[in-house]
Amino acid sequence: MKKSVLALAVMGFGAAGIAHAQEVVVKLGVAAPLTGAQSHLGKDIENGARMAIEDYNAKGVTLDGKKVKFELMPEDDQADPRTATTVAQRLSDAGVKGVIGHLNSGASIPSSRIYDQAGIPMISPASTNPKLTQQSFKLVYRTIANDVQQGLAIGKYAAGHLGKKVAIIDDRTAYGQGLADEVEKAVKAGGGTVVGREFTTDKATDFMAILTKVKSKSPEVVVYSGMDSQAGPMLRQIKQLGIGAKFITGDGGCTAEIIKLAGDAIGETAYCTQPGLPLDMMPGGKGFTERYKKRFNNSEVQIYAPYAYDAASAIIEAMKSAGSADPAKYGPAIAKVNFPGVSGKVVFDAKGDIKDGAVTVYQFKGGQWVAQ
Ligand code: ABU
Repeated sequence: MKKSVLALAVMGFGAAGIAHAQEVVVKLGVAAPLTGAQSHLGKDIENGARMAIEDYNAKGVTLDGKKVKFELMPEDDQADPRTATTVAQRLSDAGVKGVIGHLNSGASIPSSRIYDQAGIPMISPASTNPKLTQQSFKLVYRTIANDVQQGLAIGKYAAGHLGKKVAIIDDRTAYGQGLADEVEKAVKAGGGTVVGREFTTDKATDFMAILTKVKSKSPEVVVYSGMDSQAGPMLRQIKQLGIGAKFITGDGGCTAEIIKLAGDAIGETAYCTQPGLPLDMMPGGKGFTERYKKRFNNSEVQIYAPYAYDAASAIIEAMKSAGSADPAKYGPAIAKVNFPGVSGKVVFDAKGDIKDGAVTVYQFKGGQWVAQ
């Protein structure tokens, strides 16, 4: 009796050992600002990607006859283009098989060249500057609508609903300036007038000089094209200067964080847009929010976690259909993925943009952003 128990135990251990030995670790990079003023958004991306790989690990993925364990390698690009390229090189040298990132268009665009040269697919869940996918890099994708769509939505909504005299301020980043240019085109196409274009930086906190110039133009609408870390303090200074214009900003400012930063300077004259559906209207939104909160210490989804989840899923789905984690083999399969993601159906167009990307306009009401 004792002998057979021992024999079973040895067999059991042996089987587990073999299974373990056959498990292959596949590393995926995630690159975003994980420190600094945009770290809440970077962490949102890391968390979304982590949830996806944990789900696939739990379900079990076998590639080329071997069980795969996905591991995430997070890198902090500090929202800085130069640091981002260093991070891209580090991820490439570490042998990651795909990258979810970056957050900032100004980081994604220069980094995409490095991933392209290394033959590593990258899928951004947040970078909305159209140039990212216009470079003809075969392995560069994004799971979120771009700023041609978002700029049109902001400009059209501003000129059509908020007022014809529009002042535009941007932060001179690839995202901020690119979106502002699209907004300007759409305001003019919608019969509005751009009464002023001013700019700041993505590090600034004092906007009094440019807002004083804006005030002198008596705009009915102020558009800010940049991130919440500037948009929040800007709203306070708009109030301080008594500028009675409506305010609208893009996804970089369409967050819960801007509400904290602006304090009592945000009211029902504030609007914002997000490329995508409201979280509770996303096909996988409701279950996602609950699982996200449970997994990450009650944290709220910011904006990009569903798109990061879908980006990681697109990489893994492509690996599954190619039966390989080798970027040379699975890379071409990304172009053909077609699956129900959290944010919607994940299918890419010929450039690498998500097909049928929606844009939602929100108004600040009752202490939160409400979809219009
Ligand atoms: N889409 C807004 C924030 C990220 C970017 O730079 O595109």
